[in-house]
Amino acid sequence: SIDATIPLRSRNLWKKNNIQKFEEEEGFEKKFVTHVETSLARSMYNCDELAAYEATSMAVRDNLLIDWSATQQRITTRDPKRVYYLSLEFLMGKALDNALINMSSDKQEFSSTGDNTSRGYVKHALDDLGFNLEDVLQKEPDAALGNGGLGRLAACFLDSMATKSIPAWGYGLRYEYGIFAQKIINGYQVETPDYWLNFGNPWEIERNEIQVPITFYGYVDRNNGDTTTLSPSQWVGGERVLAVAYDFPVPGFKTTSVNNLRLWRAKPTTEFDFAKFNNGDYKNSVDEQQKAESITAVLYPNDNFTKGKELRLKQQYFWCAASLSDIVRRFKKSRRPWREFSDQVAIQLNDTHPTLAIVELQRILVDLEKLDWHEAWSIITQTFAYTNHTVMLEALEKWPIDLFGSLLPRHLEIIYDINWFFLKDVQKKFPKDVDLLRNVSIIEEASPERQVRMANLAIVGSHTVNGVAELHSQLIKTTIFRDFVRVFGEKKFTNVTNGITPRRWLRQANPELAKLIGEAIHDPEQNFLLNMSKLNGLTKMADDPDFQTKWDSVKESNKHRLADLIKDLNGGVEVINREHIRHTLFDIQVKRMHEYKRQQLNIFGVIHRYLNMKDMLKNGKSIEEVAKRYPRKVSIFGGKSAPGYYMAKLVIKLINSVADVVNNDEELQDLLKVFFIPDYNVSKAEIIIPASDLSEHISTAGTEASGTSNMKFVMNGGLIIGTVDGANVEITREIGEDNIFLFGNLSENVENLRFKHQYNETELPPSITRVLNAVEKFTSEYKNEFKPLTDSIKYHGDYYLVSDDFDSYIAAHDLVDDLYHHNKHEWIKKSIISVANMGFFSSDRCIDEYADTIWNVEPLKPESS
Ligand code: T68
Repeated sequence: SIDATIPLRSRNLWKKNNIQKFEEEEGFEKKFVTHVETSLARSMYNCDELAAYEATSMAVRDNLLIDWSATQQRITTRDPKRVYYLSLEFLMGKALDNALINMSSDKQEFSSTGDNTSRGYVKHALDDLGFNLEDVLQKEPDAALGNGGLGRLAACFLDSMATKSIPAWGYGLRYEYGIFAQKIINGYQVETPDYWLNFGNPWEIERNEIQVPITFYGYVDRNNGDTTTLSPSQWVGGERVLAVAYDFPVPGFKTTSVNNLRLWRAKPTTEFDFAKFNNGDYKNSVDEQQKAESITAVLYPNDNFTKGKELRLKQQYFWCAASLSDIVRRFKKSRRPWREFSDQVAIQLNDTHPTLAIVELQRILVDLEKLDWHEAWSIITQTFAYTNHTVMLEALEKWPIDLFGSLLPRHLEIIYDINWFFLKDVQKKFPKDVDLLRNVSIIEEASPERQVRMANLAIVGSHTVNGVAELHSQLIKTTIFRDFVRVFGEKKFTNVTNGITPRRWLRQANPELAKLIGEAIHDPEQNFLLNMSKLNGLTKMADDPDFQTKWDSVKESNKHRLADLIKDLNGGVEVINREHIRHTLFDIQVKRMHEYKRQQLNIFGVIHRYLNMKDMLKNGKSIEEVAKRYPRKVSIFGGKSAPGYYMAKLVIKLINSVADVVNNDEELQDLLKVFFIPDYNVSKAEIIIPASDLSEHISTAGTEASGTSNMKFVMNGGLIIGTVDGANVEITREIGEDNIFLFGNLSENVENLRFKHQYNETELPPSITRVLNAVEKFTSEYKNEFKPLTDSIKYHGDYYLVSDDFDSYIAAHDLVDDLYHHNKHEWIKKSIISVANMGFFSSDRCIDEYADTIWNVEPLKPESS
């Protein structure tokens, strides 16, 4: 036992001084004041909202760390198999509100605020101390260490793993700058840096005792050609930097399990270049060292796209090497033989970004631990599993050989050897199939340069490869990874449909709905948040007029919350007519800006609607008649474009230009409004999503691997319009096809349609031609500003099939209008039935599937729960 290492007298002293968690108001208040006075060196006379946020966070953190420590000690003592989730992105959002909701307390009675989580009494205490919790929460900057769905998925998984008491760690990078903040200036996206650590970060523990030296460049020493040793090759590094660990507690919901997220920061070593120093170049030798910090300076802002930049490869290796050294060190503490490694360790690769971990572990085992190559490789392939998030070719990572070999010379050799053994096996199984060999090879032999294909490496080094929704998992087997299915068989390729955490995306984002649901299904403690199949109980209320009214009132209140935000973002000027808000259709598309996600289709639909309304008026119809045909509607957009993505940026400008014209058209009398929400992020999503009546998930079929905001919207009582793509398919299966507005071509026809466009065999439908011709009316800057957008459809093959899906998109919207306008009861019924059937999309279900079918790990629950 670990106790035996400490003398009894000391042990007793530690135990006597065991710190206690606070469990109610008074205890919190004491901690709060202590932190204001001692940690912050302030007093009640100069405690502003920021200080209140910091003191609250530190008080809550104290509680979490007590549970964290107990959780980690339990794991060390019991030594179960652990999961390591490697992700370059963790899009965590704010921590305090979530911690207050998740933080367990033995005394969780209802406080006078009506809130049965710790959040209830903390709110009350802050009130008494002169602060408003909501305002205090606003002081926290988002931890925006991710681009979009992939990064947010990692954050949801951490929440579910902690909630399920799975012994799991996340490993990532502590970027100094997260995803840029988006400003809209004159309708254009402008990127500004997100220096989120400006006021320090109470949620991180800097672990200066954990510093891992990381090597780059250098050369391979061949041991003077002595091939009698098992590993004649050793990497002799050129440059060295240190990886410093920063730990973030990840609390589970209604449990004392607190997991760890470890993020690495790069810092210079204290060694410096004596050669330079001796040459009198002291300053340069220090400067060189300072460059180390640039490795973790900034998150790459591309979503579903990669470019082979050296700094990105450096980030990847730095992170993989530091994480593996940590994992291996922890494994070695248990003094087990290497062959037990995969009984103790499961490593999940979130996309190909961490694929170097495979190569690094092989290097550690062969070069440093002197294991036989094949023994080492069999450990690897029982340890790693890889999640793919896209079939789009421009997103598949490849590294030019020269760049790779100069930064990581020994790793390139190891990759060649992995490839050699792999291809030898393939050749044995499929003699003379040169095409197959070329396709599955980890090295692409194409001109102008050879490249390392990271997806191929990830597949070869993993025991399981999964897609993130059923359609996507099918598509990877039949398209990009088709040849690997021949080589490894079907069983290696599997599906785990994505999910979202209902704690953040229902309880935290939509407290009123969570409360209403809890009351309706006789679960006021909201245990359904841990077992979402309980939502089924809502089904029998779906027709109840009283319940429908309550349901709609929650929606209305959430719409006001969003209208407040929009007013705020619009410089205090109201955009949405409040008087009619209950019957104003909130139509929302928020996600990264990307051609494949087709925000252009949405805005073309808005233009179509606007033109129709204007035509009615021109043809002598009254505004009342227009209002009869078209329900009041506000079209809301939000999302960041990659800074270098010209077309996506142009769509942002078009949306804002259309908004300018439509919102200022007095003839329409507020029947149609358009708004682009700048700087879409996790905390804005928490306000936006609960307010939607309808949201748009309209990617070209076969392009969106899963989507996860679709799940968030439906779980919050919004209906969706969407293509037969990604998780829309399973959402339809779960909630029923009567409760979703599907449209558009199916993925199996996409190739054919693209082919036809290429050979000009398609004529655009008149509906879209009318819209495309009208687009320039919205130009505000210069003539032909939007021509690239319209030309891509008219003349450049319409790769995303906007024209092919346009009419069916409009027809689906006609159904939406009709139902919302003339049969609101039916609408609300669909909303309730949908929520009742969304249990499947809890990320708890995903984590169960990963744990059972991929990781083979079990929960390690705290004794008390
Ligand atoms: C998303 N991918 C998928 N990628 O697009 C989405 N890419 O369908 C899916 O639901 C989600 O992953 C979760 O599985 C991304 O978000 C990226 O952000 C990304 C980042 C770097 C490089 C490439």
